[in-house]
Amino acid sequence: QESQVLLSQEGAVRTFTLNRPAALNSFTTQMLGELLVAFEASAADASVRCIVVTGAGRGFCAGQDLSDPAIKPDLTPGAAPKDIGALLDGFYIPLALRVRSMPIPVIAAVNGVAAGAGANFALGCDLVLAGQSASFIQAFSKIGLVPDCGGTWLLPRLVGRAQAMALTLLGDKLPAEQAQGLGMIYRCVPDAELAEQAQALAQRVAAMPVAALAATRQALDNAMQMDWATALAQEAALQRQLGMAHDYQEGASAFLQKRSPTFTDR
Ligand code: T3D
Repeated sequence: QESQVLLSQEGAVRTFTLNRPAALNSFTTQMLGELLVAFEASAADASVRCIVVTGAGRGFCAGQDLSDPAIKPDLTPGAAPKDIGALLDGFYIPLALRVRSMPIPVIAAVNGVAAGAGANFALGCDLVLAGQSASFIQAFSKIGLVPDCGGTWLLPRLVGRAQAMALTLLGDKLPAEQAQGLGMIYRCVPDAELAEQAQALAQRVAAMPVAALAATRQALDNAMQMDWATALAQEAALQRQLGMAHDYQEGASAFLQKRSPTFTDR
């Protein structure tokens, strides 16, 4: 069986390439399973300090493969409707949770259209770069579903309720440049520079104290539902923990000794 997620590594940066270009890399259970294994293996592998996720061909990911027999409507009269919630429980929820709990940063390099769960999988990553010809589509409403893969949580936080409502109700295609303008993604770059810029950004991040970066993600996400005093207490608890770790000793000493630091915590 051909792999639907290609893995490659350059230094401490591992790249996952979604690889079903003829179907715009739409998610099959095989691909989702391979992605979960790839995240798990990278989390456990100290040689990996940053992940880049991108797509093969002209698309990033067109969301759930709608031709999957597990969810494809059976139009035979009297046929029982399919339980598509099972796919969320079995694959999309574990995947979204895993991305947000990775011990290292995850960068999405969105090379083309990102639709449905493909869009929200990308938006759940820590930094989102997109090529100028890429676009984001909350395609769910067009087929009678609600946004999943974290879309209902992510979008209002990223772009505010008014834009989140318009994007999710109307399902219009949002070009990458506009996505950057709305604050939905980190940056839109020329198509020809996307792979190179994503790799450079990932190499830069991989050389940083990634354990502190993962703690920063956790702190920001948690703070969304905290009051001021609780958020301050959370910062103190994380700072206490990080202050005792190797990377802080190394970072602060390197600064004082006017040399480059070598971070190793993970
Ligand atoms: O289990 C559940 O269902 C719950 C989970 C839901 C999560 C979701 O993601 S729901 C949303 C699913 N995604 C969509 O509804 C998007 C469907 N795709 C499109 O609307 C369009 O393909 C795009 C706007 C993304 C791109 O349009 P375009 O014109 O650039 O390309 P195309 O010609 O439509 O697609 C190229 C090929 O990919 C085509 O195959 P063909 O005709 O060349 O053999 C098309 O059928 C295939 N493809 C694209 N998206 C999907 C797909 N095949 C299966 N599933 C897809 N989602």
